[in-house]
Amino acid sequence: MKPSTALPLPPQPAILIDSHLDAAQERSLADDVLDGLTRPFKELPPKHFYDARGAELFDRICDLPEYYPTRAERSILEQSATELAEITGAVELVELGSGTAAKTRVLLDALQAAGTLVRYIPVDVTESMVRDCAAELTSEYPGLRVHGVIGDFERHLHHIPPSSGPRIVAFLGGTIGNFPPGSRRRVLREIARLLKPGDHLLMGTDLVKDPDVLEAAYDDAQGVTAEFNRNVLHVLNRELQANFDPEDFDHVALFDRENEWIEMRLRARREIHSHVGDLDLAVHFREGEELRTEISAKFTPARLEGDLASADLELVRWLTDADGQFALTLSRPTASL
Ligand code: SAH
Ligand code: AVI
Repeated sequence: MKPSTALPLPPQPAILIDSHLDAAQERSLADDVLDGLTRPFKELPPKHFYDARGAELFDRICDLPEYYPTRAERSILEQSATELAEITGAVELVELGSGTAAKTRVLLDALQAAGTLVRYIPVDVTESMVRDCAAELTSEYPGLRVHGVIGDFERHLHHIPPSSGPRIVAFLGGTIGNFPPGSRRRVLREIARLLKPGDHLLMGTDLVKDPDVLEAAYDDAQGVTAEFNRNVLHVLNRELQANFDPEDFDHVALFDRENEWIEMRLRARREIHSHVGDLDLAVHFREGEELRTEISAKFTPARLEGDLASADLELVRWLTDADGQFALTLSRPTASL
């Protein structure tokens, strides 16, 4: 067992939670709705799916037979966690978009077995997820400190507490694929700036594959993904006093072969005149008009290496599952060579 290389942290309780989502977060939803629903091609960013119900629906998606990414990524973690713990010697695990941290436990187990684990820092926009996961993990891992950050990883990375030793910053699940190429590189560059020499980024990305497999993963037979997609309208109704009937919209999931991404859309079943109360905004949908709610980019090794290089990150390990469906990459700042 390696001794921990952590600097001593000042005495503090096992759980600390900081929240950066107040009026500013509500403004972000309002701004995104004002901007996205008044464009000629309507669009909303996918982060607004995840209220408590959306988070629960996402958890159900992860167990669906068609949604292979979660199982594939878990199997890679199970194969490689010990090696990742050895390479990184991490005393801290920061996780962006941590959700229920279900797969994270595989990494925490390996870091604990290596004797280095001191602190876990989950960062997520969904308050209940950060609070519940902090409570669960401190009871599952005696001695573990959890410093939860309730916030937006596009705006609040500077609120992540300073490190006390080598860190893994984990960005799992393929969430980086939910950004279009330009924003993806910007987000990656900002994440890379968090890394000091000796720190590593561990990132999950879904790989390009048969379009039928991809489309089934985003249009499951039980309709859970359809409900997840429509949930964004429930969020708008509740948070901004809108009056959408989510049942007025069909769920659409298509693989865009040119861009190599899945697009989820909501398609109006009839002409709709809605109102967003808090913005005093009238929203009109023609019958058949679509609202883009998510893209989920699928990667090739070349695309991924290009993105990492543009953030001054160098690949340390490229790991895939037995069926080559999903990739986990370990990278580090180029300057730390
Ligand atoms: N990492 C988990 C969850 C992925 S779902 C897994 O691999 O299964 C995406 C998660 O990211 C959700 O928990 C959602 O609340 C969070 N999220 C999405 N956009 C975010 C943002 N901009 N800032 C912080 N968290 C975000
Ligand atoms: C969180 N994110 C990576 C998921 C994805 O696959 O793009 C969200 C999701 N959307 C539909 N199903 C799952």
